[in-house]
Amino acid sequence: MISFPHFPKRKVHCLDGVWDFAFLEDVDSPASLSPASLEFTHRMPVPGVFDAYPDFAGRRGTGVYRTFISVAPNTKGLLNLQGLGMWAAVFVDGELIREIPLPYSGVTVVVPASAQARRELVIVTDNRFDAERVPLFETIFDFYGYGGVYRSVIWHELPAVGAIERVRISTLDLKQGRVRARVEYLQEPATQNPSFAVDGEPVEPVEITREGNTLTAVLDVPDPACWSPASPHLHLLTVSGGEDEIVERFGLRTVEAKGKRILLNGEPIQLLGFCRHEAHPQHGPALPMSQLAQDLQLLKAMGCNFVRGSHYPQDPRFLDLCDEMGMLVWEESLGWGQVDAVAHSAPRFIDLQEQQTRLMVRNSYNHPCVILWGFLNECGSHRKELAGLYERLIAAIREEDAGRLVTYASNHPYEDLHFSLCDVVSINTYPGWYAHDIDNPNPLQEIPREMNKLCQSLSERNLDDRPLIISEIGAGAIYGWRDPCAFHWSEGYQSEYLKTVCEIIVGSEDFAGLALWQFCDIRTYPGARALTRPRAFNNKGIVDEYRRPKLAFETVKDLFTRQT
Ligand code: ADA
Repeated sequence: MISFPHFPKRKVHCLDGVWDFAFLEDVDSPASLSPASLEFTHRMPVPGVFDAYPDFAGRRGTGVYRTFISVAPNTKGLLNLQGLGMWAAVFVDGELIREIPLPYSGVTVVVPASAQARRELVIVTDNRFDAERVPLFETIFDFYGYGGVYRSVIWHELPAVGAIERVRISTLDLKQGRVRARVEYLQEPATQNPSFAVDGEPVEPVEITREGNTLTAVLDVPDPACWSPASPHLHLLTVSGGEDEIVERFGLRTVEAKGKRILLNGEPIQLLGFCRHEAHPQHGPALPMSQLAQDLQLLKAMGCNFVRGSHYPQDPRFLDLCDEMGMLVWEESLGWGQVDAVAHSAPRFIDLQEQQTRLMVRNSYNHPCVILWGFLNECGSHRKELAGLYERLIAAIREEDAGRLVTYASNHPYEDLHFSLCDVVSINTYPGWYAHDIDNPNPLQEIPREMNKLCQSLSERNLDDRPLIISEIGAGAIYGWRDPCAFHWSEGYQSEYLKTVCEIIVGSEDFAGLALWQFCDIRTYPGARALTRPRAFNNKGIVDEYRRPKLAFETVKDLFTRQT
């Protein structure tokens, strides 16, 4: 399915379908493979991850996908790869066009024209851990690293001149419905005079400026209506000129931090929801549209207004749905507890962090649902030597987008060094699960104690001048394990745990938001790392991996719906 933006004047080929497939073990350098020498023995769906399918379940190696496409000869192409993993390389007509060491990132690649109408597209993917090849994904991550084409692949036939890369739309004045539209051309200076229309009605810009390949127009939306979770009104902007046209969807809304509150369209809102992985045992991270919609319906049914997209850039179709269904989103770039890679100032790691973070902001800029940008989940924010990376990523985000709040999830709340750089302080904490005192027979007592201690510590460090989000908190429960003692791993313990958390946080002025860990159970570590993860799953979902609700579902629903 093609998510926004749309390009009505271009021939656009959605290549989702079933492709030829080959699996190879022990390839030294997958980027040096010659696609012509391969024997394609299988057929595989795209999007899809080969290691979630029966023939290759749990295997690690190189998965090669091939398809053919008919395009107009002598036409440049633009490939839009919306998410791959863990590493990938793109070959067109046998030539290596681009390596992609950015798992989950939406990447576009310009493809040189050819006299041939029939083009061969090969995507080599690899799911082996390799600090050189794919430093952004490590064995320590508490979610399974899959191999394959996670999301849609789309080929655009580009116009000879005036190809538009994107338009970034931001709200300048909510009441008046005034927006700024920054039109970015792909390869040439912005000398064009495009025309603008909103919701099909032609609009004359109030102002136009040009700089390099960018044209910026200020526009007044006719019949403006604000976007909010209660009323997710969306507008369509069309920019057309010469041979190209872009149609982008946007919402009129503002978000800001004022004291301890987050204000949406000028009104305080408490964010209540879950951290969510894009995960399913049979699809890995390549979720079908029906699953995305079902997940959102379940979240809505619990009264959530908020999802933390942990821990990577989100599927654009999911963000389209969040726009339509009024779900607020924290989107973050890929990172999980990597302290060493950063501490050793691995330059490639740092460059890739910045690249993927910038790409995320550019790709999701026009989704009104996204209100928070995050990065580097639990990545040693208490370590002095990492300061440079935190500063660099925050600066990169603010340079790309000054209109949203910036945060990161810290698991070192008492020693964190970079909270003051962010608009929002976000803390991951598991009192009463990963207990301070493992002999305490009433571990739930630790929850109120820890919440008080956190608030006090932030206030002593003058960090209570900004919003605080509890960005993770939760307990594991094995679906169906109901037991009168309601100890750890039972549905009963999880339900009491989340009740205790919600009773403290929901409606409290001290907390601007809560993202419970987590929406659904997810596959995690292979091997002995899974010893604290029964079934090799992270079982803290409020629904299991097949979305069957646990006892806590009704508990949280009851507490959230009183509020939202
Ligand atoms: C961390 C991490 C999550 C998950 C969680 C847990 O806070 O950010 O991804 O691993 O712990 O379940 O322990």
